[in-house]
Amino acid sequence: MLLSCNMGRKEKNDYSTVRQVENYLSEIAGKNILFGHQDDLAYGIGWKSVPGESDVNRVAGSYPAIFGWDIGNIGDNNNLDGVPFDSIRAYMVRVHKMGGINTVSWHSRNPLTGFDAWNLTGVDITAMLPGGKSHSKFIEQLDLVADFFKSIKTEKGDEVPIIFRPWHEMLGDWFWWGSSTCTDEEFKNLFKFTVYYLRNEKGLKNLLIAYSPDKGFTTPEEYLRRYPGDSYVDILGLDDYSDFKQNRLDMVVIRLGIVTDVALEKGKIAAFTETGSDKLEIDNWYTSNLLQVLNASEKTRRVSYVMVWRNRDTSHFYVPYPGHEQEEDFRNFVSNKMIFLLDDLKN
Ligand code: BMA
Repeated sequence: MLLSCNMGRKEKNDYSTVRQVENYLSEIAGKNILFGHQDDLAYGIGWKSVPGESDVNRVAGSYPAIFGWDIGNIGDNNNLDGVPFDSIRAYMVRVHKMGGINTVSWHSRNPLTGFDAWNLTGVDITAMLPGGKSHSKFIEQLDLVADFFKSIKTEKGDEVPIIFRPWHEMLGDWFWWGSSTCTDEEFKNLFKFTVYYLRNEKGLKNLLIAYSPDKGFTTPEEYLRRYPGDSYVDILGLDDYSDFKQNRLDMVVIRLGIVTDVALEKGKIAAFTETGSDKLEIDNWYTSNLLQVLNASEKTRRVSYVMVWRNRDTSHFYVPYPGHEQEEDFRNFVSNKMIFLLDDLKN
C-alpha cells in the first residue's frame, strides 16, 4: 500500500456543513465541552423507540449535543444492540435537523470469520487489505458502511456530517484489531485503507475521522503508537472507563492532557470519545469525577466533547434516569457553564 488521502477534506473555500462542524469543535476548545450519549434517542431505562424520548432530556430538560451510534452488524436489519439501521438513519437525520452532532463507532465483525468484535481468532489483517487473499470480504463490509453513510441525508438531499470513529480502543487487546492480534503496521494500514476507501473511492465528503485509543498510554509517543497519520485523522480521542473505576482521576487528567497537547500541536480537535461509570456505581460521578477531570487544567478544558455510553437497562447504564439518586447530580453537572447540551449549542 499506500495511498494518499487528501481528497474530500480541507479544500479551500469549503463552507460545507462538515467543515462548519469541524470549525465549531475547534473554536470551542478551552471554552465549552459538548455532552454526548450513546443511543440516546433509541432507548433508555423503561422505554424503547418512543419518538422524542431521551433519558438525558428526561432528567436535564435538554437533549445531548452529541449523539453516538454504532454500526456493528452492518448488513443485518438491526445493529449489534438491536437497533434497526433504518431507525439509526432516521435518528441521525433528526439529530442533524435539531442542530446536534452525530458520531458513529463500529464494533465490526471480523470480515474473514464473521465472528464478533471481541473474538480474537482468525485475524489476518494483511489478507483483508489490497493484494490480500480475502480483500473482497473487507470491501463488502466497507461498501455496506459507505452505502449506509450515503443514505443519511435530509429530504432536501443535504448530507449529514458524521464523526466516524473506526477501530477504536486499538491499544488494548479486547478487539480483533487490538494489540495482541495485529501489529502496529497492520493496524495503521487497516485504518488508512478504511479512510482512503470511504473518502477517495466512495467519495464520502461528510466524514470527520476520530482516532480513539483506550487508556493504554502514558506518553505522547505511546498515544500515537498506532496513529495512521495526520491526513487520515481529524479528531484525537480517548476512551477511558477504568481509571474512574480504580479511582485514578489523576491518570485521566494526565491522559486527557496528552490528548489535548497532541491535538494542539497538530491543529486537530480533542475529545473524550467514550467514558462513564457503569450503573453509576461511583457516588455523584458526574460532579465528583467527570467534572473534576474535565475542569482540572487548561489542558483538560481543551476537550471539545465528552460522550458517555448507553442506557441499556438498570444493569448497564451511564446516564441517570428519573427517580435515580444521581439525577440532581447530573443536573448540577450540565448546569456548569462549560458543559453544553443541545439547547446551549443552539443558543
Ligand atoms: C459495550 C456494551 C455492549 C454493547 C457494545 C457495543 O460497551 O454496551 O453491551 O454491545 O458496547 O455497543
